[in-house]
Amino acid sequence: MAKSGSDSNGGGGGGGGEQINHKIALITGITGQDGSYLTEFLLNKGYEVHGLIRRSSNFNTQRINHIYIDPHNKSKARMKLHYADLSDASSLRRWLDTLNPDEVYNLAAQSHVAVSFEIPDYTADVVATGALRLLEAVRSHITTTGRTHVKYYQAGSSEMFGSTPPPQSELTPFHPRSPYAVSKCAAHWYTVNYREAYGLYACNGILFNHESPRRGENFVTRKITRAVGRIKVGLQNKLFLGNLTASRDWGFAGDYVEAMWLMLQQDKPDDYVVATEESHSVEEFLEVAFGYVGLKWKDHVEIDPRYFRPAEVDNLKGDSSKARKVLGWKPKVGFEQLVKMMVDEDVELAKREKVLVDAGYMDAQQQP
Ligand code: NDP
Ligand code: GDR
Repeated sequence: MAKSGSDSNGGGGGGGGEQINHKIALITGITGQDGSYLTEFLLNKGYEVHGLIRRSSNFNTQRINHIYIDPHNKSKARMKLHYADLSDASSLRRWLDTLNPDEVYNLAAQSHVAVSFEIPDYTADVVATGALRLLEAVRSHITTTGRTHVKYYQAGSSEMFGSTPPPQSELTPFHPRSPYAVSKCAAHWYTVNYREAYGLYACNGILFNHESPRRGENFVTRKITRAVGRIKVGLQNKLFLGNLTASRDWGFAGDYVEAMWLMLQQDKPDDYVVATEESHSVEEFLEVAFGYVGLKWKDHVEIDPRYFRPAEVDNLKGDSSKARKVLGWKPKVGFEQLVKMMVDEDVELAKREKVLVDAGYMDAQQQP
């Protein structure tokens, strides 16, 4: 069982180097792309990190295995995992009361936009009502315990802007274009409402797309870089994609988790857009990714209409001047650097797959 949390507001603060503090963070979605980077970031700052994971028939902790230390090793294990689900309010409240976190990061979501058209009801339950369940659990935990310093971060999305033209800032009206985006709007407004109604320290990060070698393989950037690696080593030849004209403001996930943390270190809670302020089309991503390893994307890419969405978001480009001014945040990794980082890692991954295929341990069609 985890030890109880500190009630101090100390530690943290500033965007600079490593420091030791005794804060406790609770992260939903710890097994996702952002959860893994945020956990590394917070452990580095001296936090004790607790992650809520959902039950799965396969292990779902691949992205955090490298930082996992067996909890029996009490002096070393500072990341601990607990079963819960955003669809289960009782589990959320129980872990809040057991762990007494200082900061709660709500990153869990059915986060795939296209999939949200297939499972809209589930998406709304987890993304919208899940956020409400967690906010309510935090509110009632504070009321019962008097731990008024607890802070809450909500993972908002540029998808909320949808068809509203760029540049998009905190003042831009939302026009969501998918069940996912509508649900994120609800979560956004629940967060604002709990701040206004109950004085909760609750922030919305409105984050534009951010990617990394840990990005899920069915998001377009990783789908492309995985294919580049596999085509380069001869494991595949074709890549089937949908709309290539959509533009996104793509940053590096490792940079964006710092902005989440910075939002919770301010005197007052607020909402912030986090973006690189540069936008590139899917086609430009293809150019850089394939070009980097000496391939021509047009020789390999085919359009498959099954990847078109019932409603598309055409153009996202953030105005993150508020985050830059107030939080002192700015991205460190640029577009080309990000694409190359992802391609480099996926070429290495494909080489390892090739060894298994050549040795007869794996079929070229299979994914490890
Ligand atoms: P991922 O899809 O990589 O991770 C989602 C996480 O949520 C996983 O840990 C997943 O668990 C967990 N999860 C899903 N459903 C539930 C549930 N019912 N109960 C508990 N946990 C659940 O997303 P990212 O890391 O990319 O994104 C993090 C958050 O930020 C999400 O809320 C996303 O919508 C939002 N966001 C992401 C952006 C991006 O570009 N990456 C941009 C803007 C917002 P499991 O591992 O078991 O699947
Ligand atoms: P997005 O990311 O919808 O912006 O949501 P995704 O990578 O899925 O799509 C980006 C754009 O690429 C086009 N596209 C394809 N997309 C996918 N997934 N697969 C394809 O084959 C394909 N071909 C073209 C899409 O139509 C779209 O225009 C991501 C998620 O992380 C959300 O959770 C997050 O909130 C937003 O970013 C900001």
